[in-house]
Amino acid sequence: MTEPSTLTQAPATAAATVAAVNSYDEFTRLREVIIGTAVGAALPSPEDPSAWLNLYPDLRRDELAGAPSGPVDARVVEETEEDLAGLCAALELADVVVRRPAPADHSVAFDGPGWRSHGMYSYCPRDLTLVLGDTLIETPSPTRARWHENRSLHALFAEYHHGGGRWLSAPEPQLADDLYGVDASGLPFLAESEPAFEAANVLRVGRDLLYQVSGSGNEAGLRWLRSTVEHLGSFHIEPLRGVYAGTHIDSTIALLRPGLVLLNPARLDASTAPALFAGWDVVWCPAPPADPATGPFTLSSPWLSMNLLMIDTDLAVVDADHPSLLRVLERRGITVIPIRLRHARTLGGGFHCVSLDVRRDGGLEDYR
Ligand code: ABU
Repeated sequence: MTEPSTLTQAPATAAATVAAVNSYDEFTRLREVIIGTAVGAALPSPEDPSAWLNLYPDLRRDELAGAPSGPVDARVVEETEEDLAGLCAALELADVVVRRPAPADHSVAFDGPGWRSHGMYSYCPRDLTLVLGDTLIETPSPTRARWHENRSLHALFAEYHHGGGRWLSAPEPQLADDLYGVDASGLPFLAESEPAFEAANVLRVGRDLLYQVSGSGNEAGLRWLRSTVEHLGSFHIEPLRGVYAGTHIDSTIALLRPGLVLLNPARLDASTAPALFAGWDVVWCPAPPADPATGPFTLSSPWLSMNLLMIDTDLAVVDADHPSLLRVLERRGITVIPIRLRHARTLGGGFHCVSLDVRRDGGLEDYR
């Protein structure tokens, strides 16, 4: 299905003329992708310790006063849908099949074990599902509001499964209060009482996987992932510790093509870059632009502008508001498709976050 501006589900019978699920990396030719939606988005209360940890990890408790909760402002949703429609159209023009989540109202409340929340959004399909080769792995988010989020993708996942893809889910997390701590400086941290991590803590480089330990992914989650991927192929997981305590890995590292990586100079240097990149060429990301439209309660750091989506090893969707990055990439022989995502920081998702690549051409390669 290739309608960019509507939310539809393809019939379950539309599967299986090609491998339904095949994605081992972040840069080989993209064939099929799920693009999120801001429709139905809502923000959890900052009183919720999991929302504090994963939405505002840089703020202390007394700095949370005035943080928004409930349905996201209609203008933000509307403008984001316009921008996502432009992204879908650009991907389709590049011959990528685009799919969308089913509609969902995330402001509806639900009960977990000993806590109550409402949902968040279907904006970032990258966050909660790790595609590893032919397998979809639903990951145990530490954010209570995201407990049911993937339901809006299940019709698609059922179709991919029907077409031959494998479909796994991590143990359902309990998300009890003891999973959330506050450190000596007054900032929240993720404890180790159960496996909790988001798929966006992981980058895929063929056989190698990078796992960032942070507020959205703990050591127990790393252990669970290790114990699971050994059944799926000969994968090797390299942990990143002490690099970025906030959330996801994809505002720190962007894979451009085999042997070429974009790194965040505020979080990494030549001595702390993952060993995997020892023989690679590094592009240090230019400083991100100041964003006059964002206030204190954005869901992401300014480095979200390096959160790009590779369509092929020489073609990328990149933040149009980061011209110095566009130029750097072009000098490396990458054709850029500049697109604006006006509320990316407000909603906590750039082009990598709002996309989940289901099919790429690459296989289980060794890119070391
Ligand atoms: N979802 C990506 C957010 C990462 C960051 O805040 O830098």
